[in-house]
Amino acid sequence: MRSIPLQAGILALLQIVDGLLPFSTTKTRHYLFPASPLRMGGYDATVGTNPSTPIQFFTTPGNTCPYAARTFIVLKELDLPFDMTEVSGRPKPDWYLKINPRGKVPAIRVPALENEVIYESAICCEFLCDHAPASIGAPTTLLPDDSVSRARIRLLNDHCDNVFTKTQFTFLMNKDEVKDRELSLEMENALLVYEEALKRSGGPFMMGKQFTLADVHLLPFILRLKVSLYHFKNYELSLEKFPKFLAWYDLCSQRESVKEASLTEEKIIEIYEMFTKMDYSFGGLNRNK
Ligand SMILES: N[C@@H](CCC(=O)N[C@@H](CS)C(=O)NCC(=O)O)C(=O)O
Repeated sequence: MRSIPLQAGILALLQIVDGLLPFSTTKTRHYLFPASPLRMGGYDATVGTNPSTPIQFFTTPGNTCPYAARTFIVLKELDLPFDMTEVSGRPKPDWYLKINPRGKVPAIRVPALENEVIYESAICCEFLCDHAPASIGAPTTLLPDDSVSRARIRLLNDHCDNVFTKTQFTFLMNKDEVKDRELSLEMENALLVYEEALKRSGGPFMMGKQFTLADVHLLPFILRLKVSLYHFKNYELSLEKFPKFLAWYDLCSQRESVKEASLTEEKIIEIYEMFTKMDYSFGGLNRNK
């Protein structure tokens, strides 16, 4: 079963209701995918698991975290049934620190594997790709078997986390207009690695014909980049410099998994408004390092 509009509707409704709640203490809510009204909210993830839940996915309220969005996209692409627990608060509450001592989302917990917990988005995504065929015979894979492809995917993803995202946030957060051009060029240089990867693979995806973890890893950040840099810096990636990359982004954005992991432009602006107003350096909001 792929996308289920009803689930998205229920999710949206619950988020609206949640937004109206007058308190901001730790919230834990559960959504079951595929949806089952009988099981929704049937247990408390702060104290334990439900053995009938195949995978528990921990994320931010509204699934706004771009790292968690990667894991969400993989769960959807592989058609894995899961439930979703939203964890709020900074630093994270004690019950969550027992699940992920780093206090970050995403994390996943697998009741059928003696409540094994996995965290760090890249490791969650790889685990799901390895685990899915064995557990429920997932129809597709996002992580090819051959060692060269796997190494290339990991190198692209390492570049995303250790080079690209930092340049994106440094440009977005810069308050000295004189430096904007230089910082945008640094970000573009980091992004050219992906334009090159698409040329090398022949596209339309990073690794060629197959949508893989290399695409998943980057997508949530490009969505946020496009909206936030246009809004705050009046900046757009140029078609001349990034023809393949922009075509890649348009194609990926049409996938149901990616649409479901997306945020509205208003939500993205609201989130980054908060960042731009504070003296923020990359990774600076993480209190549980
Ligand atoms: N390297 C981590 C980064 C995850 C991360 O930074 N998540 C943020 C939310 S977007 C978080 O949970 N921060 C902890 C906090 O805000 O207290 C990963 O890839 O999973």
